[in-house]
Amino acid sequence: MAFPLAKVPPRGTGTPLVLLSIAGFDPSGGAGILADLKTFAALGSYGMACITAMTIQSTQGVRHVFGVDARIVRETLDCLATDASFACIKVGMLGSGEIAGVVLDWLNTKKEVPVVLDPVVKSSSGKDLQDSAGREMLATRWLGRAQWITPNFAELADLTGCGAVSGRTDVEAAATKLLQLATGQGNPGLKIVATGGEAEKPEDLLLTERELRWFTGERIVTTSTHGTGCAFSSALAARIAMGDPDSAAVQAAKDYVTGALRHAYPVGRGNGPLHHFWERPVR
Ligand code: PXL
Repeated sequence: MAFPLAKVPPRGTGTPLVLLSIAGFDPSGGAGILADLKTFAALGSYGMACITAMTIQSTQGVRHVFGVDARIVRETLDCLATDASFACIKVGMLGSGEIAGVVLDWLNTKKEVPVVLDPVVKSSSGKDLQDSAGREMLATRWLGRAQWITPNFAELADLTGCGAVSGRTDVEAAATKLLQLATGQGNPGLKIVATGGEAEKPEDLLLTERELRWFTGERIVTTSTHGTGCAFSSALAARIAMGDPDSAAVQAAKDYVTGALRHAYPVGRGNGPLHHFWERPVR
C-alpha cells in the first residue's frame, strides 16, 4: 500500500555531521565498525564505514582475521569521498602494513579532516589484529598524520618500545616519548589520550603540546567490556566533530563510555558489548 504523502514524516531539517570509520568488521557488533557506527549514532552523527579486515569472532573471542583486498579499501574511500565531506575520521584496526599504507596515502589527500587513530594491535582475547609491518608503520609514519591517538597502556608500550607501562610516571614518560616521535614526523600537535580503563584505578592521560591532564574514572565491574576502546575513540571523534575543546571532548567521551559500561546488558556467553544506546534505552 502506498503511504499517503501527507503522512510521510517531515525530513529532518538539520544536516548531520558525517563521520567515517575505517576499521575492521566484528560480526558480534561489540567492536570494530559496528560499534563505531552505533557510537556515532548515539552521539547524533551520521556514520559511514570502510572495512579493512573481516574477523570471525563472537563475544567469546576472535577465531580468524582476513584482510580485505587493498584495492577494495582504496576504492571504497575514493567513492565515499566523492559524495560526502567528513567532519572527522576515526581509524581503528588496519590489519596489515599494506592496508595501513593504502589508508595513509588516502588520508594524505584529505589533510583538512581530523583523524582519531585507535592504534589497535591485539584483541582483548590476545589475537593479533595488526601484522608487524602495520605496527611498524603506525609508529614510524602514522604519528605524522593523526590529530589524535588513543592507545591503551599496552599499545602505548608497543608504539614507543617502552616495555610494560603502568602507573602515572611510566605513562607520562611513554606518552612524552610518543609526542617526540610525532614531532620527529613533523606533527608536534598530536594529541594523545592514553587510556587506562583496565587498571584497578582507571585513569586516562591527555598529553598535548600545551596540556598534561589526568582524568580519573570510576571502576565499573562488568564482563561486558568488548570494544571499549572502539567506543571511546569513536565518541571522541564525534565530540571533536561537534567542536568541543580538547579536555571537554575527552571528558565527554569518557562519560559516554562509563555510562555504556554501567548499563551494559548480557549478550552472548563471553565478553559482551557495551550498551551503546544507554542514554536512549532500546529493547
Ligand atoms: O577492540 C579492538 C578491536 C578492534 N576492531 C576489531 C576487533 C577488535 C577486538 O576484537 O575485533 C574489528
